[in-house]
Amino acid sequence: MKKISLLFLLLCGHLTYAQQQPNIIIIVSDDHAFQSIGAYGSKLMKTPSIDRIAKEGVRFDKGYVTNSICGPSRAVILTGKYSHKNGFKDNENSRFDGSQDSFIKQLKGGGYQTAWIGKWHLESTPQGFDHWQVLPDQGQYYNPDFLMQDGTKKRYDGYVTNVVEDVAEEWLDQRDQAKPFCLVIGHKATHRVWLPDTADMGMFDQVTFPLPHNFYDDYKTREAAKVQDMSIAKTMIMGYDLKMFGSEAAADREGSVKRMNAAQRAKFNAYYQPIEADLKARNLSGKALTEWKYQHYMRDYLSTAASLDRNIGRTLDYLDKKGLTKNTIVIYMSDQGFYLGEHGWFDKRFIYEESFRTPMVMRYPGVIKPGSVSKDFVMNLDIAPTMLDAAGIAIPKDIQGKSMLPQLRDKKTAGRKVMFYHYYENGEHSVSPHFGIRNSRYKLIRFYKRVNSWELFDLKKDPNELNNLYGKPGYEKITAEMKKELDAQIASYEDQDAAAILAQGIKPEK
Ligand code: SGN
Ligand code: CA
Repeated sequence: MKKISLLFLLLCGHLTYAQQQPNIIIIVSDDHAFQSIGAYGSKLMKTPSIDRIAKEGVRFDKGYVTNSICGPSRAVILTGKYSHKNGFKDNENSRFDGSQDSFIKQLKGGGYQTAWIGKWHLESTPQGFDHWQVLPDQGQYYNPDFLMQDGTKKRYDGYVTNVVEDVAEEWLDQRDQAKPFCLVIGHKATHRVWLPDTADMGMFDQVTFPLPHNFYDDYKTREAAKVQDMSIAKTMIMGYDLKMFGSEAAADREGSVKRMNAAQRAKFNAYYQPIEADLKARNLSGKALTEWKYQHYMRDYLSTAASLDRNIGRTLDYLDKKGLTKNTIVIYMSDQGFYLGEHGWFDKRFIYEESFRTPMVMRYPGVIKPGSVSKDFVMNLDIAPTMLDAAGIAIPKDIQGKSMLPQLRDKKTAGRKVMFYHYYENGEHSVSPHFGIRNSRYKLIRFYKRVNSWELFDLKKDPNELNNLYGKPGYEKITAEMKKELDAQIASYEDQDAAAILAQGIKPEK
């Protein structure tokens, strides 16, 4: 008798749980720096919508990625596995094998309706979704094309961030309301070339942004930093990046300006042409020109982010209006971090904090206490298992991430103590491939291919990672401990490439 009632109770519990499977919305932006988000203490601009998610849920202060670049990060989010397992190691040579498992497929199998709308950037078309409609490659800022599920291409009028949100809401409107849903909204913003909505152009013209204190970093002690090609001074292109086109848009490599209609083009010209005329009149060079570039970069970047935040707000308003807020998980994150002039850089790729770390906030009513702040190490690797956990679906054994829910429910559950990172691309921006680990105090990095070197940082004494301690007297013990930990991480994640590189050692220079 006892047994039967227990079974009955369990069954009822299960049914209630199943009925309560939450809806899921994951908003993934591109290259959005936490340094520009109010919830993270930024004074650069206001981001009320992202801040709202944090206020009503949790702000992850230690959210990181396993490989700081676009396609690889999305592949990690989808699979919950490192790049060497999911096969998508870099943007230049990889093509996502969509036949492999993903949390989306698992959710679909568990009764969810699933969709991915917006930036995708995984070369192959999405597989295992009920619905998808994605930007080809990097997508375009103005009047963007979309790849449609039936194999056609469709051009939409308008600014990409608004359009992606419109399409996402259209899909939500027509979904089967009897089932829970999981929707990924992929934004192009705030990717290079940081082209704002015409409505937002000029919103920061009255502001002079403070230069990061390490803007004029000399890269002393850091070989890979010396050979990178992602500096505002040298790499950032006046025409292409900063829209100072001289004559007409010859340098508009992405074709964004060429795609504008007459009204958009008129507004674009009305904003950028006087800036260009003023720049010409000033005839700047050297540091003055670099600092002008920085100010103009920040204005374009933050104006582009303004539209992103506004459209995240539209998603939240939609949920409110439709009575969905209570039963919907909302995650906002970027595919990685980004440099806003720190070390003199834009772009990402490095295991250094600004690019390794990503903004990540999550609202889960009834589970996450509003206003929570998480100091645990969490990674994009953890999104897949967390979503499956929330949906009550078993997490496949080969997933390498961990559900974040135990830590969020019960502050006593310990998170990971060390994070492993591996970046592979060896092309644009000349960032040397590298792998490494970070714990609460130290970071150990092994660069290979473009440069062959080790770096060690004490993040407590040197949070900006300027002073490479590797090989310095007094750090032998911590270096040995960190190397041992690196070996252990490589073994546990089964990263054979990294193991082989360590086995070779660094050959002395002739
Ligand atoms: C493009 C950009 C790069 C950027 C990569 C990767 N060049 O190639 O500056 O680092 O994307 O970005 S551009 O001339 O095409 O703008 S990612 O977000 O896709 O990883
Ligand atoms: Ca990116």
